[in-house]
Amino acid sequence: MNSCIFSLSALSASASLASAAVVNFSTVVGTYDQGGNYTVGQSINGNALDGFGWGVFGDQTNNQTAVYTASAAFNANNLQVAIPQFLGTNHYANDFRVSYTTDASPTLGGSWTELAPTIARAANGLTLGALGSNRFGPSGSSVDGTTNYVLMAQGNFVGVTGMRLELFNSAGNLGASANGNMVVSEFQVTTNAEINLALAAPITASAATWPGNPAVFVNDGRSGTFSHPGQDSQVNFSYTIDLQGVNALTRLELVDRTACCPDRLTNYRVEILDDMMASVWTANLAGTPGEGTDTVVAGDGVGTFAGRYVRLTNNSGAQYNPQIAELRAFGSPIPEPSIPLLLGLGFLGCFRRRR
Ligand SMILES: [Ca+2]
Ligand SMILES: [Ca+2]
Ligand SMILES: [Ca+2]
Repeated sequence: MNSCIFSLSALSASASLASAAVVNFSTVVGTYDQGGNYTVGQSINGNALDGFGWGVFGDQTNNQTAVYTASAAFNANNLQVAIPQFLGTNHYANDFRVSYTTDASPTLGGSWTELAPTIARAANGLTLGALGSNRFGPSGSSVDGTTNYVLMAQGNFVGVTGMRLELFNSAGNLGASANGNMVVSEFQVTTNAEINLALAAPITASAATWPGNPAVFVNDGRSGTFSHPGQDSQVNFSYTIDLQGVNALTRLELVDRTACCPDRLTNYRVEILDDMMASVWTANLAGTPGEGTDTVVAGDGVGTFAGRYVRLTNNSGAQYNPQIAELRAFGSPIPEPSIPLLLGLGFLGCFRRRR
């Protein structure tokens, strides 16, 4: 598809939408409910961290489906589905697929279009691989028995009324836990500018992190998990997140560890790097004292606030720095450019960087 045409149609679609960036669901129905604290309704209670969710124990050897009905129909040109599975002990899905509908009333037997994501990720050490027919499954092992599946798709999504999550038993069980169970902590759909582009993206650290606090905890979607380097002076220790595409960024959010030592997220440098890993934007920041979230925007630094990689570096050399619970990046993918579109939108500098 011509990327220029794609982008213009997406822009015209976005102009007409009045949808929430975070999609709220009014109801969900599933083909099976474990019961207790593990009903399908627990996957839209707004809490991914309460230890509950949609469990399938008792019928975990058969395919299952859940249909989520949006509180209001929504439009999007970028769409993210995140499926945190934070219960622990490998309670995550072996094989799943996400679809969407524009039916007036979403039902199990309705008309569904399979989501065909361009990016598929799994947090905390797993890799999410394509299984064909828009199905995905994990490989590898989780650092702590949890994960967060993230699918990102671009398109012209208009009048979406519901989402469908299908679970398949191709491995004999729906889930990877010892008894074959799985628990969906939350089913989260986000559109356009409120998509956290960094969620579950590949991340590297420039040197060893503190044992038990791996780099992958920086963008797993849990504010309760964090990472920091060892106790020796760590001048220029850095974390680098690969957004897996070039994005025009609007803001970054750096979240402190809770209940300990927020001073460890001070005196840091944030950089945006292009797809050749050349730095294109830099900010040397003091950070805000005390616990909370530092929001970083283009005006806080120098350069072009667009690129593929986000890097956080220890500027002070203080031990345990930088310590961070979550690094989030918000913005929009930059489609492969064409010259007329770039000139029209004033992105010529971006085009030059991308050759
Ligand atoms: Ca929940
Ligand atoms: Ca975390
Ligand atoms: Ca702080």
